[in-house]
Amino acid sequence: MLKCFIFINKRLLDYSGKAQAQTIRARISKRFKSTAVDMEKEIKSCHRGALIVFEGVDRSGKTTQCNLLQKNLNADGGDVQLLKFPDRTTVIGQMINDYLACKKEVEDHSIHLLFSANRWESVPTMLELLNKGTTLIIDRYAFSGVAFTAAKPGFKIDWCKQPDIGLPRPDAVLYLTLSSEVAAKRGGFGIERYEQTDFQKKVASNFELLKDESWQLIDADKSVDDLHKELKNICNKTIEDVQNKPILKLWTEGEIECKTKS
Ligand code: Z5A
Ligand code: MG
Repeated sequence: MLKCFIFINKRLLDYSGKAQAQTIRARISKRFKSTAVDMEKEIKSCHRGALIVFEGVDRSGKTTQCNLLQKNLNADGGDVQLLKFPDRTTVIGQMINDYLACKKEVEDHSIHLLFSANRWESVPTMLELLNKGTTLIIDRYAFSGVAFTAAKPGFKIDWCKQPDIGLPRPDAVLYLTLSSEVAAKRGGFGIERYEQTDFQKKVASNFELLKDESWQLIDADKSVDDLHKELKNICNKTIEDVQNKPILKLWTEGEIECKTKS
């Protein structure tokens, strides 16, 4: 582009009318300026969105914070969408919902695979959004899948991880911690399956085994607003840090192939 500009500029020197040459120069620099703006826009649209997952103990405020982040990051001009697992809106999600609501019994291995299938069915949409620059805030992910099933008798962490291997790997896992005493003050358990103290203790100890370098432990024993401010800063930093990085695969080596836009 620069060479082209110099070439045209040289040719302009050959022009007899000075005023005419100036007009043409002005037109060219206007054209080049708009090209630079277009290029800047194109570079921005090539940035991918971040994949930020919220996990944490029961009643730690995951859903409250995910909703606030989606609202306020978008209000600041961001491009953010919220996903929640289980996604109870799909056919698989409705089966999971009936299981959690204790309306149906499903064999333990089968329900584990259904939770995983419920994530896999979202993957094409997730990748499309990430590649077009949308950041995804996710309320529970594969870590809940493993931590909950592995809390059942006879299940090993390693077996539980298998069906989720290769999912898009989160850029950050924000794990909200809360003591059981403070959690209890936020209201008792509901009527869903798994909402019992002993089971939740086993779940919490399983989460501990899943931590890796992408995890950040966040003390959730603070006001909704203070926690939101802290999380918003982390999300903004993550969005900035990963925009030019490839999307990796969970619990395995390798990148997810980035399909270029047509
Ligand atoms: N599950 C599974 O087995 N396998 C899988 O693969 C997956 C999930 C993905 C349903 O999940 C169940 O599915 C879950 C795991 C299992 N079982 N359990 N237990 P869910 O995500 O639908 O669960 P939930 O009903 O949303 O509960 P939760 O996630 O534990 O709650 P939370 O989202 O962390 O908290 P919250 O709803 O935002 O807030 C709880 C209360 O505290 C509420 O009254 C708030 O107003 C209050 N709150 C929130 N923040 C604060 C602060 N900062 N101060 C004071 N009070 C607060
Ligand atoms: Mg929740």
